[in-house]
Amino acid sequence: MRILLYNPDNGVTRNFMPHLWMFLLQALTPAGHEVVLIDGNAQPMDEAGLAQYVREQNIGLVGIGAMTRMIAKAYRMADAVRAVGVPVVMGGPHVTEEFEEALGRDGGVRHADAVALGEADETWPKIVEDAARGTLKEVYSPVDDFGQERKPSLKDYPAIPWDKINLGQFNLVPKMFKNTLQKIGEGWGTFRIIPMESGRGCPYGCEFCTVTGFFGDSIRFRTNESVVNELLLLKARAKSEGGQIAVFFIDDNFAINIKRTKSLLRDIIAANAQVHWVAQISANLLRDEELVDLIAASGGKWVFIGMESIDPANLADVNKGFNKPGEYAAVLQRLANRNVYAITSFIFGMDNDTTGVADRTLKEIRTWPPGLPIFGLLTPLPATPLYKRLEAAGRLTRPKHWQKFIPFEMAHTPLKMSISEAHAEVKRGWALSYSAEALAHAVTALKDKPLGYRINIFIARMCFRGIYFPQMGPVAWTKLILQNRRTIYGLVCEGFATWRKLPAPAVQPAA
Ligand code: B12
Ligand code: SF4
Repeated sequence: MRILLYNPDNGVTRNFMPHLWMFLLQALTPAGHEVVLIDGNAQPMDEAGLAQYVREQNIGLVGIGAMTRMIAKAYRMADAVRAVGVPVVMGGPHVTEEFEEALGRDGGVRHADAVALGEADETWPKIVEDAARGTLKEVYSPVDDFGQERKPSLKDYPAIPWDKINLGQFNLVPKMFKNTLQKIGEGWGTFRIIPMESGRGCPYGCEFCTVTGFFGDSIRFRTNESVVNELLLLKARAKSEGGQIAVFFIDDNFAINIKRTKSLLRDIIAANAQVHWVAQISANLLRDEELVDLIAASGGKWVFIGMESIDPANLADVNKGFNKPGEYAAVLQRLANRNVYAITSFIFGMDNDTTGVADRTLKEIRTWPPGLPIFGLLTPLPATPLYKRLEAAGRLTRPKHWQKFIPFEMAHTPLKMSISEAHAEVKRGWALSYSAEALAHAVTALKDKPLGYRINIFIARMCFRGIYFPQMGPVAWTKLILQNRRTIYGLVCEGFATWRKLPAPAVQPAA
């Protein structure tokens, strides 16, 4: 049987990073079946295009995975596939919580023939065999012989054949620069960000987060050896292609067990398996100097920190009191001292937020080493404690917000500001952090750092800007480049000057 695994586009960014679930399920597919992957972020498709592909390619089963924000698109694509008579199985965090919606048991349209609840590592092979026999069931749950929920241990994690997988669609280097860049120094003909997990689960139970409910509070890890081998495979591939690969450790809290994280990082260093990597780590775990040393030595370049708010009352409200705003500056400085930078994530529209929250937050951020701040709105995702609290209090303004997804739009009213005020705060956060002035400031603030770090921060900021301000086409990018021309000119001149060993002109902040 030919199986298609499809991930809908997120409607915001393009081919940023492949989704791990597709590669993982492909690796877990029983022998004798062929699996093709389409990520809508890299290969945009509409309903008719997908239905045509499925017919022409003789696909016998389509698996669709999606987060809540993409589920409306996922359902439309699933409907189109089912309309040409091919069964659809859906999985992932949204349908796990709302499987009755996917199956049309809530009185709405049925979108999926089957749903895979929770982690599908062990149910996927059964789904494939049932589909091949024409005996697909409606619901697949990860349970043992006694009907008890069973979480995959990750001890016998499959080897994902990264050396053979076609990653052409995920190259972030524009085609026109590929050949030239391939020849430069360490080779930049290709640049890909690859998702890798070293463990699953987070016991912290932040109120807005689905992770503790979905993956459980039992933390499970792959063996160090399996992670190191995967890194070595990727590193070898990048070298053979004259390109670069960075890894995104998608673990929800990469240092949740500090002892184990240190042991993994030491093994990465010992095996010379370092590639540049990004990971999500909560601020409280970054107090450990030795951990931060090992992060830097093992290739860590960016750490994503869910700071959420600078207001302890807000943090307590969402069960994230373990975040201590008073130590944010020290944590970021500790990272910056090792040339590791932070993606700092903030949520506005929390119950203790009042107007001016963006300015108050930005004032704090400006005292920290430059990083990549991102701003979102408190969103009640299905089945989270937050959703249940707001629903019980009658505060949900759009209880099924995902059925008509609108980016950066609240689905409940905060207590101390209106919805439109919360929207304005998020807009202000993005506008002031990603203006040409802010980008120039980030570059000059790092004047003591090597040129490479400044270019890295600058490019990352240009890309991150696109999370809020749509910049998908060449016109939008040209406009952005023009707005930032002074900073770009300064960096280019400095690059040439360094190259020719001439004195460099100072980088002027943009007007
Ligand atoms: C990596 C990641 C991202 C990346 C995504 C890029 C990428 N290409 O992967 C980035 C950093 C960009 C990101 C951003 C966001 N993310 Co995110 N992210 C994750 C994270 C940490 C890992 C995803 C992952 O690969 N997991 C490992 C794989 C193996 O697990 P999985 O995807 O769940 O797949 C398993 C099962 O679900 C199932 N399965 C999944 N799909 C399918 C399909 C089929 C057919 C079948 C059979 C089974 C199946 O099988 C898999 C194996 O068991 C998860 C948390 C987590 N630990 O999963 C959050 C998570 C997915 N993100 C989440 C959210 C909310 C967001 C944001 C909206 C945050 C924000 N406020 O801005 C943005 C939106 C991004 C966008 N524009 O679309 C939520 C989604 C909850 C929900 N109900 O939708 C999660 C669960 C975290 C959370 N806080 O609750 N994210
Ligand atoms: S620390 Fe992160 S992953 Fe863990 S529950 Fe909180 S938000 Fe979710």
